[in-house]
Amino acid sequence: MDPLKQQFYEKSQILGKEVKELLKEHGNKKVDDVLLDQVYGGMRDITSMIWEPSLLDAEEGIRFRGYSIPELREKLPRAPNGTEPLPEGLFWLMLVGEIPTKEQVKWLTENWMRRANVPEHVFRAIDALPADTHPMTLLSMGVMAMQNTSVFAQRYNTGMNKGEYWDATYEDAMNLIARLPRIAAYIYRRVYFNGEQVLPDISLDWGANFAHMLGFPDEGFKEYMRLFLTIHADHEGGNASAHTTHLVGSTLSDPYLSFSAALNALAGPLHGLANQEVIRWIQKMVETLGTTKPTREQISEYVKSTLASGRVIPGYGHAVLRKPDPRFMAQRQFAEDNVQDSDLVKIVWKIFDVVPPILSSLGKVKNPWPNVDAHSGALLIHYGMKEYNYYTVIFGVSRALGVLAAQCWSRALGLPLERPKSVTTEWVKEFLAKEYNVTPAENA
Ligand code: HAX
Repeated sequence: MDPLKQQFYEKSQILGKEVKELLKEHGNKKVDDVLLDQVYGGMRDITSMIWEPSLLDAEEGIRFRGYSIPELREKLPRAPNGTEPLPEGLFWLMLVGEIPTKEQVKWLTENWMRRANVPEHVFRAIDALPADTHPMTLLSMGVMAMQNTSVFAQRYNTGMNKGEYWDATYEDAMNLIARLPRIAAYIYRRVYFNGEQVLPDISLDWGANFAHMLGFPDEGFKEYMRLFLTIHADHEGGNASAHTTHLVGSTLSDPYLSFSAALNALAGPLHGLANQEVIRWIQKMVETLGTTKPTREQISEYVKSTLASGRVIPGYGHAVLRKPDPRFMAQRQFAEDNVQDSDLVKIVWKIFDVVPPILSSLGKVKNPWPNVDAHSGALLIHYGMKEYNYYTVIFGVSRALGVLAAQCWSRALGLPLERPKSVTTEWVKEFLAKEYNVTPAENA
């Protein structure tokens, strides 16, 4: 058994026993109350799911196995002469709960490199789609096209014992993560560079090799890619892409099917697609105002006109966070340290000054602060990646790390089919009449 798998197996045996005991003793204890507002309101804040790799606090932001983003930037192993964490290290941490050594990360980089071969038919499946297909659709299709190689599906078909689900899931997760940058880079080069591909460089780490295959040999871009791939990896289990992975996976769909579904959730503008929407919106603003150096007053007017036209300000707001997103702040810090004289980065910072008071003044927006997607596009453009329709694909590559680590845990803990209860509005009315003796006014 490989060293990461061995560690995961040992940890999951221990936690599995603990959970069994915990549920035997305390399974009937109440952890939450649910309001009608939450039933209609997208299930916000209802504690109803287990997700081991990370936990989100509304004020503090994400913690991966207890470590905040600033702590991870300090503690996770880096590339030689690098300043940002290697995403391989974060995957190790999310899977087994321990910060890996440099040697362990090196082992993981090499292991993924060995698993990175993408079957030829996957490229042909991508090629078969029209040139104007959105890159996220191509990525989702590319992942689906690999499903015929699923170790989980093959072993299930030959009568796999339940006790081995975690093992087959681990193999699929490792293979899928290893292959994903190659598929994502293939899509970028096919859509924007007439299919002129850059072949992998096996001497590079996972993030740097992705940057290389995209066609960006610049060291600065590689460092940003490592940071990007680390901070977008996970945001606890309730966000749409993570929850989709969990829901689809709970039917024992294999990691290819579950992760492809997750990508379809990530491709929505209220979720991951917001990173492309931010740049699209800023470019429109620059065009409308006729300047690449707008004043705060000009930005303010533009923000108000966007709101007046019934649209959201992309990159702002969050379903859980109530403070500026530490993933935004990490990218801002990176830009302060590495980027001089980018008009676009300066606009992003001015928007940060201007938007929160305007959103707060609406009186309904629960979080007026920037989220992860408010900054990434400006940095990608700084390094030369202008094709904003592609940005969510990079988010997708990163998201695989968290959601697939979580799927290994779901299988190891034997988490069951997910099946929450839904009701009709008629049911709600009857419930209110019976339990609270009230009759909601019709057409009030
Ligand atoms: N601009 C304008 N209005 C906003 C807003 C924004 N950025 N954020 C929230 N609101 C509005 C909502 O649309 C809602 O209005 P209605 O009552 O008229 O429907 C109201 O404020 C209350 O919403 P909320 O409770 O504060 O926020 P939600 O939990 O419902 O939604 C969203 C959270 C992220 C979807 C929301 O803030 C939004 O649409 N933001 C812009 C899109 C975006 O940046 N998405 C990326 C989020 C992070 C992420 O997943 N990244 O991948």
